[in-house]
Amino acid sequence: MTTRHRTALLAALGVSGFGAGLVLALPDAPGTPVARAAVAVDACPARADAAGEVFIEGGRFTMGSDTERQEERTAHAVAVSSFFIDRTEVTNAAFAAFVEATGYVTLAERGIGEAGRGRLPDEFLRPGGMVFAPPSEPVGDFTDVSQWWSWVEGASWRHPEGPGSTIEGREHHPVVQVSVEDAYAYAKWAGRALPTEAEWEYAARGGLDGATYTWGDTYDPADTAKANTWQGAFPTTDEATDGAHGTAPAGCYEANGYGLYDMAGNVWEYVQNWWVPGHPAAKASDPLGPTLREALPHGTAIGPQVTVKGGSWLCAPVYCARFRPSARQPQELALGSNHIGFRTVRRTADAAGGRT
Ligand SMILES: [Ca+2]
Repeated sequence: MTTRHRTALLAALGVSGFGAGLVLALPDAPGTPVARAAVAVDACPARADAAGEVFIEGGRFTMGSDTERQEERTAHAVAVSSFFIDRTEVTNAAFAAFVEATGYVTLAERGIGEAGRGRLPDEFLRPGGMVFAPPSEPVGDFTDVSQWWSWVEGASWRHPEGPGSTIEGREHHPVVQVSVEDAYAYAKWAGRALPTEAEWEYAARGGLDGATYTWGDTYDPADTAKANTWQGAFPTTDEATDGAHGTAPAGCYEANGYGLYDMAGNVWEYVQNWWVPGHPAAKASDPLGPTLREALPHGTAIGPQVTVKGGSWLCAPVYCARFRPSARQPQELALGSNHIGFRTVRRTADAAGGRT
């Protein structure tokens, strides 16, 4: 695919969910040495304590941030009812069980089809997904994400980087190349739901109300045990001193205060909220976020967007840097990519409050 085609697609989409994070600083020079031991990610797949769900007792917390990105404002007090949440991101193995039981075919496997006709170049209507492809040369213009994102025909959850790639050996990695409707379908099958942004953020904070990160207020690039992120010059050189280039098996990095893994990094996670930049005047108890009508003006050529949380393996300190609980980003409904997955929740009967 040509750069022109990539640019056309990404322009049509508004490049919203594909790493359009503002650059915090100039990237390190390629090859900048980073002297620290790699995390033994290969030694931790399918850790015994990473399965199942965690009960999150309801409470109040400060959602959003007044000191980080504009879209995270305004910080405000929110009450969340009790719920259960997956300890890890949904894995390829779990998603495979869903597909085997139901015969479900994901949107990436079906293709956008008529839903995008007239709004996207025809080649992008066929089955496929967005795949990160690092450029060979350092990037000077971080606003042109087509330099590292490509539409790859045939990319799907079974083939995250396109035809020829496989999830064999990655059964315990988070499933990727799923759209939000795929995530909803999985959750419904499992008798569960997608978290609201408030639930997700409350859980991600792990009891550290108001902290910048899931582990506290300080970010130390040398401490690569906290999350699967990107080390080195983005997008050319991932030194992977955290032990993983690309996704890591779910549950390899330190859990937060609630025993939840990968609430920062690894893959972005869908929440059920429609996307608007910033927190509107929110209901203070179990907020559901903006309405579809409110989200429509903030959509792209192919419609409104949903919110993703947590950052991914592509977030570097110098780019994106959204491995924080208040960080958020929009994502198109109709597209998957190889850095977005999800986890699910289960609401207790007395805490459902009309949510579904
Ligand atoms: Ca990494």
